[in-house]
Amino acid sequence: MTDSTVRVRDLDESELLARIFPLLPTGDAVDVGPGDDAAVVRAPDGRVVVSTDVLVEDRHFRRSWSTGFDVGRRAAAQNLADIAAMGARPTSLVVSLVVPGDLPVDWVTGLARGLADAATPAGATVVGGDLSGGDEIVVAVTVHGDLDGRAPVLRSGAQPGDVVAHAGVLGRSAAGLALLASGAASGQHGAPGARGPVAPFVAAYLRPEPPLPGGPAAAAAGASAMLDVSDGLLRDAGRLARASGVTVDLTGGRLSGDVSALLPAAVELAVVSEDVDGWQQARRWVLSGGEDHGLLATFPAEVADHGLPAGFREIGEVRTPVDDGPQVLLDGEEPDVPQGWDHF
Ligand code: TPP
Repeated sequence: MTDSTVRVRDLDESELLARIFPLLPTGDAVDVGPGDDAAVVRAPDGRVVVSTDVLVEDRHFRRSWSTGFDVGRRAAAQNLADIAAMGARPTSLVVSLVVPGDLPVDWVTGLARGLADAATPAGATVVGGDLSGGDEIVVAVTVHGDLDGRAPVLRSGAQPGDVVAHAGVLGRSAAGLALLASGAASGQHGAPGARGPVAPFVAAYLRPEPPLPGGPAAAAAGASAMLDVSDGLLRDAGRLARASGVTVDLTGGRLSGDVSALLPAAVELAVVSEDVDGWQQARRWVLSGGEDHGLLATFPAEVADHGLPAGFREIGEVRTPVDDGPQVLLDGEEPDVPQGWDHF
């Protein structure tokens, strides 16, 4: 029997783990890896940055759209992005998995390969986790990172006069999700299987690529605040503004290239839904689409004058807040589009 015909319920836990462990990345920073009651990892900096994020079937992914590899890659990538957003370097992941018994074992080993595919280039290992049965797939990841002696970059440090900058892509994942959900990308399964003009957008949704080296680079350059854009540019810029007690004013003209890049996706969406105004749709994806996991950071003007770190480009500026005024502006005005993703 191959792993696509063997189901999770055909194996006991140790047999399933024996198929997963060899696929996971290992490394020097681990004294005790997976297999014992707990892992022992080194913390060269003496402090550990830690974060956790969960992926729930039909909330964050659909089995009909994504392979196990896609989900593993995405679960690792979005956790690694949280570490980068603190200005840190990811070191290790702990992965807990809830899977239905009738899931092919192939799906689970695909997930392990996807975790490794995202974690290995980032220099991170997988040091343990947990397995349980359940009605739907849940992937819960805890990630650790190292600051390499630098101060963490918080959301709360932005000052009026700072430059607002972004690294990574904007709106591509939301465009891919809309194409899959509308049927414009129907029949597409898994990032490598994506075909035609929708392919790059579907791939961006299934396998986000956060600009991880940008996190430590921004910290080293003197970023005053940073977060990763998971729920949409406007919503996450609002979080940074609120935490810092400032107003973030985004410059529409600096985002027009991002909007143009999404026009092919808007055209494909228009084929299946009548009401789509291409530019407006693409603009909404850029401003409100989540899950690209790019880095939104602020830099003191004197830092920006010497050149932003690689991958970052200016998209706005930080202003003194006006009493009771909005925390996020677009060209000095209250934005005219929804803020972004809300979980509930
Ligand atoms: N429907 C499906 C099937 N997949 C999706 N990814 C979405 C809808 C859209 N979506 C789900 S969660 C989310 C978005 C845009 C926001 C990101 O949330 P999360 O991954 O929990 O990031 P956090 O805010 O916790 O960093």
